[in-house]
Amino acid sequence: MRLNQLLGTEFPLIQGGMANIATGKFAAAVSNAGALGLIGAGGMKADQLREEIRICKSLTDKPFGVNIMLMNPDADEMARIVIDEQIPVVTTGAGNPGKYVPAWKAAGIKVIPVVPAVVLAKRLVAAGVDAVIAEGTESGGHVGEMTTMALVPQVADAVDVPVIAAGGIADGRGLMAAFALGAVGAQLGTCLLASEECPIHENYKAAILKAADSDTTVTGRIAGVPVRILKNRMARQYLKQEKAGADKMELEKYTLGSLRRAVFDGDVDTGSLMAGQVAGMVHEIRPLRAIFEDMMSGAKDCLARLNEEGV
Ligand code: TUI
Repeated sequence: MRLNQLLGTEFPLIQGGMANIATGKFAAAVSNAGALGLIGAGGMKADQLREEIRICKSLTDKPFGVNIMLMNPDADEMARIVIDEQIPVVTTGAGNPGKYVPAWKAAGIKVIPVVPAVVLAKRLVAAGVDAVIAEGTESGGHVGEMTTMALVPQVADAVDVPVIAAGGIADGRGLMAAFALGAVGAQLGTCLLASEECPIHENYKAAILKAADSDTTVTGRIAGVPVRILKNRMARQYLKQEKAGADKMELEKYTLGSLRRAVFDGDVDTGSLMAGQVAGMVHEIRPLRAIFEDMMSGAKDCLARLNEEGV
């Protein structure tokens, strides 16, 4: 099924969960611009999620969703809130949402988990999810091991529900590549950080624009919480301590609140500036609508070029 039909959107594009960044206002802006906006509940408490849902509903008549980050201590309560609030689409990240799927499906919610590997995709499809997001390690934030290039076709072969590609997609070429790999659409994060509507601190946006291809790294591999961020003082110190065998408590000194420091205070030295490997191809701040339109027309141009040139 085409992703637009499944989601009720104009474009086959969904926004990533982006904890602490994707507020109700931002999700509404994404939905109003033609993609599927999501409230990123990752850094929220349950009450905050209710409030952001209320704000989002007041700002858009278009469908929007909620992303539940399963490591959030309030995840159980949030799983009930999305049912109470009749949210049409729920995506999940950073864990296995299997225990919530029956109740969400019974409530008529479209359930679309992020999967980092085929095994979880198969298990969740058997549990009844509507689609899966195959997210490669090119992504910003919490990442798996597989690359988008290797993961998407293997998930597409393994399941009979629509697959959405994520990780490493920031223009029309990337979107067309995702289609070529068997996806029906793409989830976007990094390229939306550089939108006019994105509520992150301007220093964070400037750091994305300045980044080159190799300017991200992954912290927390040893602690079991791999998170891709832009290289900065915080990342360097973290990786040094990690290599030296620092324990979890010591490492948490660096990470505690570090995403909030980046997003709200614009602290680009000690904050976690979560970003994907495509940060190096994001060069200007634009309105969301322009980002989506250019991505769609870029994909069509890419297909025309491939048809002309042959393979
Ligand atoms: O969730 C994300 N990206 C995120 S969450 C986040 S908030 C955060 N902040 C600090 C530390 C950690 C997280 C920032 N970025 N992407 C989706 C994603 N899900 N990537 C990988 C996974 C994943 C990993 C393991 C999904 C399922 C999974 O399953 C393990 C299992 O239990 O089978």
